[in-house]
Amino acid sequence: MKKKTIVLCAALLSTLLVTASPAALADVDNLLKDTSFELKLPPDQGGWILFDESMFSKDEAHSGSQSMFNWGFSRSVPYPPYFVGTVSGSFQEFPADPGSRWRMTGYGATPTGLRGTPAFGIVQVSFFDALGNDLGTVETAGNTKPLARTSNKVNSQTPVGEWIFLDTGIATAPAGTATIQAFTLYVDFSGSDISQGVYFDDLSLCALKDDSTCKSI
Ligand SMILES: [Ca+2]
Repeated sequence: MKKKTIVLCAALLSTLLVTASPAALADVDNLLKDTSFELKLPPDQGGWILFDESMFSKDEAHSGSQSMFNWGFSRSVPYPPYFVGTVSGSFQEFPADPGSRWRMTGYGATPTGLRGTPAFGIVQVSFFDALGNDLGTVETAGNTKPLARTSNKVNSQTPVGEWIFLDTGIATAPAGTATIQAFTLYVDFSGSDISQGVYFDDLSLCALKDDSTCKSI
């Protein structure tokens, strides 16, 4: 009996230690699944939904051995606007209430250097109503401003091979919000006539609490 008690205590202590570890605390408010793209979790299990030229990749990684690669081929054409653009990416969707505040972060890199402009990689949050209409954010909605809240960019000025911290800052859901979508995106309207893109890894989407903190960031 005594031995059994000791074993139980050891198991309990082990559980407490795991619960209190920094790693466990770090992920507590990150809603995204497969944040480091190591699991290749399918969409029906809450994983990333890929569109256009997007793929899990083992070529680059900020942590682990895999990342998300969004890429495209923007070609030049002999008529206005003289290019054909491309937008590729991945996203996950979650329920969201009007007035809720969000922040998305991650890391982006390009191993070869992006050519031309505009050609860039970002993370982005977008809010939608129950009918799927894109509402923008309280900070950005309006006729003269982009609908989405976007991060700083990986572009032709980004040092080759360096992982850049991407951050949307805080975005507030407007009236009527039902869902939020969190994206990795590669946008290329450069007409550079080459295949190029951006790798993403270690993403976080946090719903801010009253103290405006995100433990996952
Ligand atoms: Ca990874």
